[in-house]
Amino acid sequence: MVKSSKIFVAGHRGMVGSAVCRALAAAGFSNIVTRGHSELDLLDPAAVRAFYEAERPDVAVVAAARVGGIGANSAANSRFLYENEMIAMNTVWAAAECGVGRLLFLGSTCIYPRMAPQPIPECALLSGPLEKTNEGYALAKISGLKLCEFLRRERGLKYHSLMPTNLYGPGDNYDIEHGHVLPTLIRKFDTADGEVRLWGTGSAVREFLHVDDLASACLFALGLDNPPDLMNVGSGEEVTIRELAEAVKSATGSSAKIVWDSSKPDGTPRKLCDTTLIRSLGWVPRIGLKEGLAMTVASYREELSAGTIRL
Ligand code: GFB
Repeated sequence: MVKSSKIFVAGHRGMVGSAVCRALAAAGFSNIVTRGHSELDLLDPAAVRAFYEAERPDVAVVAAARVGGIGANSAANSRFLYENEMIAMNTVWAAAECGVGRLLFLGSTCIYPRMAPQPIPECALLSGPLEKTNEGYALAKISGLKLCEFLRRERGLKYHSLMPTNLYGPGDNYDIEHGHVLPTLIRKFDTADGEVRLWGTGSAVREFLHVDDLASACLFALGLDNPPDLMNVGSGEEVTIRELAEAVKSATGSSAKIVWDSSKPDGTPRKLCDTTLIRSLGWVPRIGLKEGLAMTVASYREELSAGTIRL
């Protein structure tokens, strides 16, 4: 990938896509192509094919997806499966058919079995049953990364995938019912009236990676001449949800009492990914959770006052 490469970033308005665009611009890539929902429906195969035929990018980064936390996924596995499957098949297949030489496909570590060995190595893929709360999303992302792998093997296209752990940062979705845990906790503590009701038991363990670190991993992977088909991306820093809640309470300056609603699911007990592979090639994360949380509370408040927050 050279500075003049024409790079399509699918999902550029989302937390991941916008971070990738920021990182590309900062690295001097100025030929970036983007399309909003109203300009290009990624669920429509013909529209996606027409886009690639017209634009002929050199590189595509597939950061577009229907995403959400455990509440959103477990309530709509069918929609998460259908929409993410269509986005994956359309953006990857049409790219191959239209001569896009390189493509980076993004998913998440929920593609791995619920009880995968911890830390989870890439080879754990398809080695056991998936976590039920986000099975639809996981199946779609597995399909997408497999399509990339098959196209690389059959057509010599440099299509490869990154699977990040739980992400957070600027541009996240702060919807209380559908957001991921970290932004949801920020919102809950920031709007608390004495008490904050959190889901599950608080005993689940999650690893968190700031989205700007993921963006740096994307540029790192795109800079490799012969990237592995699949690489995990994580910070190696994990906390229980209970510990996260205390950290968010402190970062927001809240004095609210925490109440746990054990009628809500904990989801996967633990999801720490093994990042030996990407680190062995030279990538390292730079933003720790304490620093990242402070940055994210600040960006949350900026988005709130600017009216740009996604709720
Ligand atoms: O980020 P999250 O919603 O999803 O984290 P997953 C869920 C964990 O946080 C569970 C606890 O253990 C919840 O019980 N939790 C506590 C809460 N309070 C809350 C709350 O108010 N809101 C939320 N959302 N959680 C996601 C997948 O799994 O991981 C996605 O569903 C994606 O598809 C993402 O893969 C990376 O970490 O369980």
